[in-house]
Amino acid sequence: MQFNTILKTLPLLMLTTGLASAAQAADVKLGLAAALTGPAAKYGVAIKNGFTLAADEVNAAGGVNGNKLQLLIEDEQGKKEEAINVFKKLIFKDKALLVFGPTLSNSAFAADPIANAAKVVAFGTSNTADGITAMGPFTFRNSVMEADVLPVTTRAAVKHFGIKKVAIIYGNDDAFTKSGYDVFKATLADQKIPVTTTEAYAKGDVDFKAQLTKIKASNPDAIVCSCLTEEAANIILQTRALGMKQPFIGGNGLNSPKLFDIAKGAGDDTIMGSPWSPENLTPANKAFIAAYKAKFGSDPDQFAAQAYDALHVVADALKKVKLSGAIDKDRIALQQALPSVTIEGATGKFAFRKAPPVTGKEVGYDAQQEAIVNIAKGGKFILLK
Ligand code: 1QQ
Repeated sequence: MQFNTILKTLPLLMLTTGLASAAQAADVKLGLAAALTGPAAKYGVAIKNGFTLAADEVNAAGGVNGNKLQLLIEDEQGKKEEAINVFKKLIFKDKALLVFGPTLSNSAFAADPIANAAKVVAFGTSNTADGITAMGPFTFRNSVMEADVLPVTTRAAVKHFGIKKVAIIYGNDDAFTKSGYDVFKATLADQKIPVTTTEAYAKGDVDFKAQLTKIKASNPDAIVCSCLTEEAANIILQTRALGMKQPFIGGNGLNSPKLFDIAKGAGDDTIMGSPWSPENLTPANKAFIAAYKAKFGSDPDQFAAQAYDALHVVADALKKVKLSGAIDKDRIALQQALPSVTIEGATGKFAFRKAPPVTGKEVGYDAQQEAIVNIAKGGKFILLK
């Protein structure tokens, strides 16, 4: 071939190879089912932001093996029925490779069986109830279960305030608040802290005076609250209105700025366990906090951090997967690549561990991560030292 001809065909060659690689680089569709409206939206919107930030970062760096990540985001409203609908849409209609979410454990117990039956990974970033990963080998979570968080939190709170006895209040019709209650009950027995009274409420309750009056009469040193953030905030406010000064102890459901939007300074001295703290100044967390602030103009919370980390965990797993384009095969390949992923994320060092065995069943994967104990001061959580 003459030099001249080469020169003439070069642009064409470049164009065709360019086109070829553009055709190979497909989008990887990742579903996200989050509570973007309703009482759990404060968690869900933070989760959506965490995912968006991480996906934008991965894509800006060229994607995974040349493929861009495309988030398909659906609002499950914090409701079981909607979580089921959204999971079905993402799995069967949109053909997502994996589904993140849903936001609440309560919804995960309804939706995850669909993902397990379809052999699609359901990856929870905020589900902390016991038994979530017993649903099947396709259920993964990077949220640290209450069973790991509450014993550490309770021990620290008892020491900090010199607590001798506590009262408990919890929601008895939500999987997370009920599971947190079971863990608190066992933990208090284990740590030999007597319970003066146990009071329950139902989803949607806004008036807790009847329960709080009984708690007041039982004269505890602190109040254990296995609650979602909005209920917890109202409970705290109403406790102070009754002239009670006891500190509160809770799980990671309390770790939302919404607690202080509602309870303001009345939330001070609340002790809460979580895998994430803004005061953890590792390079990964500092970079996450700065990028989040720059993108959204507000401070991130635990739920944004866990979502952000989850996307990076999946991106790392995807690096090891050779996508074939056959969705069923690729979904299973991703499930098989996930368990060995470890990262140093916004929430610190992260690894999976196989869920506790259940006779006759295959189980999924829990988070292997340390809990940090925080105390509320001046309308935000800081590390309890
Ligand atoms: C659960 C939780 C909530 C606090 C999620 C936001 O941990 O439902 O499991």
